[in-house]
Amino acid sequence: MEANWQTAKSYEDILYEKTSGIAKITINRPHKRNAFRPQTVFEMYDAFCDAREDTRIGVILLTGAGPHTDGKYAFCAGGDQSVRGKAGYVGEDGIPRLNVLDLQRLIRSIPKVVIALVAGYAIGGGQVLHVVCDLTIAADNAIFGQTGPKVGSFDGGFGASYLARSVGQKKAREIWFLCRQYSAQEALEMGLVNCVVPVEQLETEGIQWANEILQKSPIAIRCLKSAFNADCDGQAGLQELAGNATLLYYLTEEGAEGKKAFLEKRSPDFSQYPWLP
Ligand code: S0N
Repeated sequence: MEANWQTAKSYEDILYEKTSGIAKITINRPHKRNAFRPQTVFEMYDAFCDAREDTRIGVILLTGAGPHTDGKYAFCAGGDQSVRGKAGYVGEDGIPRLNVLDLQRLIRSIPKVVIALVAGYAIGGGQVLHVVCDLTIAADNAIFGQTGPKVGSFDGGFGASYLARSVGQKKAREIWFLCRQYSAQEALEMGLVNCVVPVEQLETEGIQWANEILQKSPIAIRCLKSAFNADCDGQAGLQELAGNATLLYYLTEEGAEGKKAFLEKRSPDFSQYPWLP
């Protein structure tokens, strides 16, 4: 299945394209195994916001450019260690940041389906990025792992707790404490990814999954996503779920009656709406 990708906006560190119903965000720093610097994250955040606001888009694919000139693939090798300062990753403005945490929250809360397409390395903060996506399709050459305790960092947020929800406490602790690398097949067996396909078929498979999802009810999908999130996102998860309840209420005549009455300067008449059991 060939997609007719159109550039949606030009950036320095990422590619941002759209085709019917689908947006694709590609981290484009293959010389760094697609490690992210603050600018990369700002650009991804901006593209995700655009996809969120575009009512034609239902599915977002997140992937990494490659292979690099040495033939190796990478989804993302985490934070760019060459710009890591004393208090985070330092951008051109000289300010240290961990802005990938904002991006993780956006990926989880965006009311559309985010699918990670992982070829090659998904390491460190790159592994966390795919973990927070709704679905992960791995190429047969994908390699997953954490390096934090080796390189002097750790992600104790979604990178630890949500990982443990996905693969279980024992496996999550193994991943972080030993910093081993895991093959696509091992990732599948531990429930870290949804499926494994030959690397040449990665995008085709992603588009097929996206198109299947696009046949489904947008409101059902958004409510399901927020329901899955609510299970582990505390008050923020409940806010998302409740926001959808409000959206649905706005769509009812009963909800509209309250607003109409206010604007018409009369008392609302809810008498025709039943108190359902
Ligand atoms: C990915 C690996 C395993 C690939 O190995 P391979 O194929 O042997 O390639 P290399 O020769 O190592 O790399 C090729 C070129 O790419 C550069 N490069 C690779 N990864 C990075 C990187 N992360 N940063 C900067 N450059 C990178 C190499 O330097 C090389 O370039 P040249 O040829 O010019 O030397 C292997 O590369 C690897 O292990 N990479 C490092 C993985 C890693 O440790 N990542 C960082 C882990 N930490 C985070 O991601 C932190 C995330 C974060 O922001 C965060 C979030 C929440 C809370 C806390 C944090 C936090 O800061 O910890």
